[in-house]
Amino acid sequence: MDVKLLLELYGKMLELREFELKVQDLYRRGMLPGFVHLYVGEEAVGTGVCANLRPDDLIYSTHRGHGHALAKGVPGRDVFAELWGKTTGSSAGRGGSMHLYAPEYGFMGTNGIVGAGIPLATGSALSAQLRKSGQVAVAFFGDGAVNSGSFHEGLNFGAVWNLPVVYVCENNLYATEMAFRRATKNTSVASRAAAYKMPGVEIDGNDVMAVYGAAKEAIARARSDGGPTLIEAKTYRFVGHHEGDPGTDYRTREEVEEWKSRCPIRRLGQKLVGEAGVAQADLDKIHRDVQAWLDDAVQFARQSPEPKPSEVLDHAF
Ligand SMILES: Cc1ncc(C[n+]2csc(CCOP(=O)(O)OP(=O)(O)O)c2C)c(N)n1
Ligand SMILES: [Mg+2]
Repeated sequence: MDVKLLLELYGKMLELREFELKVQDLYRRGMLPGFVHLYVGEEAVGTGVCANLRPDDLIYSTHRGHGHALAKGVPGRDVFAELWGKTTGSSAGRGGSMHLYAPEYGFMGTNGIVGAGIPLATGSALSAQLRKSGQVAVAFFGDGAVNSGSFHEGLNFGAVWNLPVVYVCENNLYATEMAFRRATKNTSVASRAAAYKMPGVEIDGNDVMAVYGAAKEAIARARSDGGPTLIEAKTYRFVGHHEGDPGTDYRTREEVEEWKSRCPIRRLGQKLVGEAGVAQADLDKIHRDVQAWLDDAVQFARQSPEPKPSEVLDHAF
């Protein structure tokens, strides 16, 4: 066990979790504008994948993308200010939750169109291959994307051109209120990789080490001309589809509770203390540091200026 790495992953997952809980709190109090889909419960996926990426590697996110942005290294201040519609946000407050871009960190955007990141990442990978830049592109997408044409076209293209791309399906078993088992007869996303002749791996998406290991292998393969991989990370959102959906009309309370008991952060914390001999005080310190980081981001966003009405056409094409 690489304890230093595990502690880093623990801290990053905690950042993602606390960030989203703060967004939830402010949103429910009517302080944040727009519309948000929270990543609570799925932190291990974005964290484990992005920990293997270079700063210049490119990731394409989804409507549930705050965690991907933070995991890729976009500062908490920039993301929080963007959600708040402030000029200091990563897209100058014009993008909000679902059009949040920070290409300088290799974060190629959240995206409100289900499945749309798949061909975009594939195109980025083609560009990287042509430029011989050594970059890898990653597409994150949900189970809701895998029955769309963009999934088939993207994966087929990525495979036939042997592109440096990794396809990461965050299978949280539901697309809005539609259970995945009702949307398809083949509920194994990883098995679909065979149709494109690429490796497909199914992993426990609530085990950050499993995610880290699978992503490490796939990214190394992509970077050394070995072509794409499809990773299916089995996970679950502890919250509703979006803020406003209680998430319990189409999922039983027992199912939600069962998945909550597999919380990726708590699991890693128990492993660190129980097996790796890390002192609880060290974990407590990480919690305090994350809280300070979050307080700073929220304070920064709160105090940042709103765009002026006279600037409404800036950044519009
Ligand atoms: C092309 C398209 N169809 C439908 C929608 C409406 N929509 C928004 S999110 C969503 C469900 C997405 O589910 P999934 O891909 O599993 O991601 P999750 O929300 O579970 O993270 C749908 C159907 C959309 N945004 N884009
Ligand atoms: Mg889903």
